[in-house]
Amino acid sequence: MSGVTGSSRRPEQQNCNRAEMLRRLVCSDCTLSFLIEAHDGISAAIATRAGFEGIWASGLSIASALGYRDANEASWTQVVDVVERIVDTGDRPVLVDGDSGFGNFNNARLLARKLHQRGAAGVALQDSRFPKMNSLVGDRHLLADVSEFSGRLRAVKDAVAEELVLVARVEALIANQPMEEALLRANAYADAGADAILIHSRKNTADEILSFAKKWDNRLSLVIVPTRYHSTPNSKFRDARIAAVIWANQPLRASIAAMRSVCERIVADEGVVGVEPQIAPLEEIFELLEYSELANAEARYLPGPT
Ligand code: SPV
Ligand code: MG
Repeated sequence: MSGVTGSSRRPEQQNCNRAEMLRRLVCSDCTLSFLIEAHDGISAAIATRAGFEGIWASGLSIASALGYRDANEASWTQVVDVVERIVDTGDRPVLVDGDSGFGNFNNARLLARKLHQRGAAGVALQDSRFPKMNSLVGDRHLLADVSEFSGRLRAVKDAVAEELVLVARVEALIANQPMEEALLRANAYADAGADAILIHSRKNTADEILSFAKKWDNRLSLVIVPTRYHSTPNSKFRDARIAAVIWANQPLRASIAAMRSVCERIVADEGVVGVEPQIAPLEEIFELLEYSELANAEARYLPGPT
């Protein structure tokens, strides 16, 4: 990993590069890119070590890790604080799930400015009404007015210009609206200055996403979140010239499964001997968070033992 963690990094000086790096991932219809979810510093470090080029600061995963529901229960400042840890520790461009912007145009542009200050590379804003409900939960998904949401996008663009990639997320298909409504909204958001469109679907197959992509005809790059239609081969996304796939929650779900199994085993055994071989050694934590960098810095900056 090229960077170092913690206070020795100054992300505000690297923001433009980060936005450029993210732009290359989500705004290119020539190569399919992959972003992975992170919800805290250590999940960002793991994603980076695994080789992902970009990180999705998932609203669902951040809220869940904090013990909140993905229904705007976590405040925007809580999200921004977690994003800072993801940025610092992950050392990859971070696209932040900004939900619907936590209010109107003013709240959205404030969020965007703060995310930029904390080193995020981009923000995705979805056209839901506040408070949102996670797109894969239930049937109550109310949409914002198209022109009001377009104003939110324009305000964000005016506030952060090219320094933060702006992804406009269309929730029309989640809200059971027809394809025409999804296309109308995507066109309006492209006109408002979005850099890419995230088209979301909760179907188990990619049919409606692929049909949208065909009709959209690549007016702007497309980003997708194949959580429900995860078995679709990537070749279909490449053929449809999708720019980026977001794997939005798999690391969080992996950690839940692992923690549950380990906790249950410890309760059953009344001890930890049985789980030791399955869990990460402490050395892995020290390595992920670069304790050796701190030891080197101590040698440089602290006086020797007296
Ligand atoms: C998230 O990861 O928070 C997302 C994707 O927005 S979804 O959970 O499908 O809404
Ligand atoms: Mg979300």
